[in-house]
Amino acid sequence: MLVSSRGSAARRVTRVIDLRSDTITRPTAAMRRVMAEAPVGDDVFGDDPTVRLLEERFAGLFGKAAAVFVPSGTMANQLAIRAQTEPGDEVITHPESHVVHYESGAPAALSGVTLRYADGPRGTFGAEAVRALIRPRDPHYGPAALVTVENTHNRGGGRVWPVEQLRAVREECLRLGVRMHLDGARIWNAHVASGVSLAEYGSLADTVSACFSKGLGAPVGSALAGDERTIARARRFRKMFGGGMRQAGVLTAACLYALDHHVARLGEDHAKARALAERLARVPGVSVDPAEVETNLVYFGVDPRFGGADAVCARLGEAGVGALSEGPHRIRAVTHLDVTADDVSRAGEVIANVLA
Ligand code: TLP
Repeated sequence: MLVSSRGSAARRVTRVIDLRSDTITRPTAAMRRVMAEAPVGDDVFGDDPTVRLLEERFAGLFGKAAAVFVPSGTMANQLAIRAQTEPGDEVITHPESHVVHYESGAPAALSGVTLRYADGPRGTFGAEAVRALIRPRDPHYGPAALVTVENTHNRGGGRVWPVEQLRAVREECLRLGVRMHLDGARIWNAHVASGVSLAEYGSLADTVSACFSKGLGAPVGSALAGDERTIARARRFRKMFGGGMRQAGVLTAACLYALDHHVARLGEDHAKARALAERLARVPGVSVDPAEVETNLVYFGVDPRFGGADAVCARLGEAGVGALSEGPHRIRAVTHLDVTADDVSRAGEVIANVLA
């Protein structure tokens, strides 16, 4: 069954090219084997050796002292916020960020914080945008405690933050005494596309989260890295939020496998995405700039004469291509491990035909 947009089912087609998200990837046979064979224990008691291995490796990759394994990218972001703020604090983030759009209002519900927006092109912002939001120490104001950045930026079209811009924001945060969290759900894609090391990205934030369940193809799991004290706090809130898991080594085994085998290949997904954007740029009524497709996310606009993104996604679903409606006239297609270059080129033709 293909779901053409969140929650609405389309009719069955023989072969679906599912480009709704890289989260749809299924564990490979080799990944399932390592999962089956993983040594495990009760991780809430700290007994699971495969979880510990993943946490140590993840922390090391980003040059951090500690890390905690969590069920989802959403929980990683929310633990980062909860562990580095107090109720009444302000969190500065981009208005198009995942924490604003897709985390169910969690910053208010779980941490009691207010979000303030630093705006800028395609999910990025500059140090001056942060500076402008900082208010004097005065009892009238909730203090700004945390800045979050998202790299790659999802609604920014898979945008990779220019590293010097990230560094400028980091320096501003250090100067202001404000903590910084990097939502690196797709940091692996940013790393492969930019050549900037994971350690360098790690040095540009106090906490870093990343997902194994997207382009890396693991079935479940994300992690959050930072200093010992922050991660100890995050671990406590993970338990409070119901995210303590028992024999989670079966999951982290898949994540370890993904780190070994599925990072370097992300460049293939980026090439497929660029090729799709180039094909779509030739379809009348579609707006997309292939030069802006840096990683595996392709956002494209559809002319209002096609009846809106929901309607177009429903028609694409019926024709065998899964894509997500991301706004009245905006659609997202994502390349990943489970679609070949041929699949993606076929999807481009299907989209062209549906919109003909
Ligand atoms: N994003 C999902 C949807 O929620 C939109 C997707 O298909 O792209 N940060 C970023 C930048 C993300 O894109 C996502 C997932 C998350 C965090 C949350 O990860 P999960 O889904 O594991 O909670």
